Order: sequence, then structure tokens, then C-alpha cells
Amino acid sequence: MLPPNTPIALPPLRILLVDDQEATRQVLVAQLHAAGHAVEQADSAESALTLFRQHAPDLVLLDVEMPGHDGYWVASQLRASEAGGWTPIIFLSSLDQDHNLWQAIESGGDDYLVKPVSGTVLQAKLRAMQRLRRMQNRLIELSDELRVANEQLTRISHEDALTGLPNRRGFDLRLQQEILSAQRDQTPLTLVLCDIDFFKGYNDTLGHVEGDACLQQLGQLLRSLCRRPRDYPARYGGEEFALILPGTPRSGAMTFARALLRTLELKAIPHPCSSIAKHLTLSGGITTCVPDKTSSAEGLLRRADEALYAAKSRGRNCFFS
Ligand code: GH3
Ligand code: MG
Ligand code: MG
Ligand code: MG
Ligand code: MG
Repeated sequence: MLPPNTPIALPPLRILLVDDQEATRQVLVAQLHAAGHAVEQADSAESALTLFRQHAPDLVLLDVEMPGHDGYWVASQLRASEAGGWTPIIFLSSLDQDHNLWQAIESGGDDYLVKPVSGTVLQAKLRAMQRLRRMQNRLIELSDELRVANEQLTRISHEDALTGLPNRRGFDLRLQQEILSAQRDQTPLTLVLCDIDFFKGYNDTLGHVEGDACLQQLGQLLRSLCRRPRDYPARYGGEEFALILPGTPRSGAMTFARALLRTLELKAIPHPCSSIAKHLTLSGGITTCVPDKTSSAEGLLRRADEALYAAKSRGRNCFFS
């Protein structure tokens, strides 16, 4: 997944050079320009942060001693920011005590060079930083790829492949959320379970390919009847569909059911072996409640299923609530 860690030509860098001494900056700028890099210069801690925000450099060369805030402060400010969290920082200082190096690394620096620094040493350190930077960039790319793949996986795992509607997994999740939200707002929540009548016979006479096409058509139809943004039609299983209708009282749910049966009647999808009609019909169970602390998805589903069973017993092609 990571690219081979082979030596690479060092591409030109955009470097932010922070040093209060103009003479020091001039020497370093000459070295860096000679190596092809572009340089922005800051002469104080504050201007360093401003220029960093403006230019988002590839790398920072940072002096320690400056009037006002010092280089350690700059490094810790950059590390605390989103943009500067991982930008390579090399300290350049004439302070040569171990504790100076220690503090530089502690404050967020990646390396520490004692001035004066030869052009070759500086180039070598830049190259090492560039290699680390390459790995960081690849890791950032990989985590982006992972995030996208994860989103796709989540979407697919909540979707029914045949109808494109949410599947049982998506439905279960959404129902939990809608119960909580209806509990909080004390608004009615309706759950509808639909089951195609005599669908086994439909498949047996017309074949499964026709059966699948019929399920797709019904999926489309349910989707088109769901007018409100939070209405949620799903394929619950086989030839069963479930709908969550938030904010819908029992009367609204019955209106929805009548519209559904009427639309199916008008569509008149031929059903050769239905014993109650010439066209495809379905039966449905409806349950509506304003959920309280004791309400559960299982309870709602059980009630909708009982109502569906009652609709079947009453002759099908109807809804029971
Ligand atoms: P009822 O009126 O009592 O609901 O009778 P039914 O025949 O619809 O019910 P039953 O549960 O006996 O049969 C359901 C049928 O649905 C069985 C199966 O052939 C069909 N079915 C389930 N899933 C699919 C699917 O993905 N594609 C197709 N083509 N048919 C399916
Ligand atoms: Mg200084
Ligand atoms: Mg069934
Ligand atoms: Mg059945
Ligand atoms: Mg059925």
C-alpha cells in the first residue's frame, strides 16, 4: 500500500524561513535558492504564523531566539493548528546545548541543526524531511480512500439490491432513530407493513424474473407515494415492504393506505392467479403511536404484523390498523 521507499529526486520545496537576523536569512536564502527552492521569509514569531497561514509551505526552517515569542512557541502553535499539524519543522539555532535540542523536539520540531550549517547538510536534512513528508501524504491519501470505501460499504449494506430501497438493516436503524425522535418531540409515529397477496402464485405462473420486475415496480410506486422527506419506504424481506411515516397520525396513515391501494388498482399489474382480483394487490398492517419510554421497535413491528395478519384474514387487498 505504501510506495517503495526508494531515493527520490528532491522536488523544489516552498520553504518558510523564520529568523530575526537578516544576515542569517540572506546566507540561507542564497543556499536554498541555489538548490531551486522557493522561500518566504519571516523575521518574527508572529509574522511566521501569518505567513504560514497565507502560504501553507512544505517545510519550516525555524530560529529559536527571537524578540517576543521564540521558535519553540512558533512550533507549538503550528502543531496545535490543523494546517501545521504535520508540516516538517527544522530548527536552526546557534544554541548548541542538549536541552535546546530537547526543547525544540518537545515543542514539535522534527530536527535541530546548529548554525552555521553547510549547504550540503541542509540539503541532506531537507531530503530526509521530504521522504517523511511523502509517507505522510500517502497515509493521508490512504485514509481518504478508506473513508470513501467505508462510506460505500455502509451505503451498500443498507440498500436492497433488487429495488434500490433501503433494506431491513437500513430500516431497523432508521426505525430506532425515529422512535427516539418521536419520543422526544411527542409526535405520532406510524409504521406500515405491506405484503403482496398471493405472490407465490405470481412467481409460479409468470416466473421469478417477472416476479422480480414486479417487486421493482412496487418499490418505485412506494417511493413515489412517499411525499414527505422523512417518509421511509424499505424492502423488509421477500415480498414485504415496510414504511416509516414520522409525524403521521392514524388518519393520515389510512389516507396513505387508501392512496396505495387505489394506485395499485389503477396500475392494474396483471396477476393471473389471484383469487380476489385480476390485478396485483397487497395487504397491510398499520400501527400508530406517540412513543413513550416503554416503546420499542420490536413492539411496533409486532403490532404492525398482527394488523397485517388481520388484513389477510379479512380477505386481503385491504389495510388493518
Ligand atoms: P399471501 O397472500 O398470504 O401473502 O400469500 P403469498 O403467496 O404472497 O405468501 P407466501 O409467503 O406464501 O409467498 C411469498 C412469495 O414471495 C414466496 C416467493 O416466491 C416470493 N418472493 C419472495 N422474495 C422474492 C424475490 O426476491 N423475488 C421473487 N421473484 N419472488 C420472491
Ligand atoms: Mg535569532
Ligand atoms: Mg410474505
Ligand atoms: Mg405469507
Ligand atoms: Mg404475500
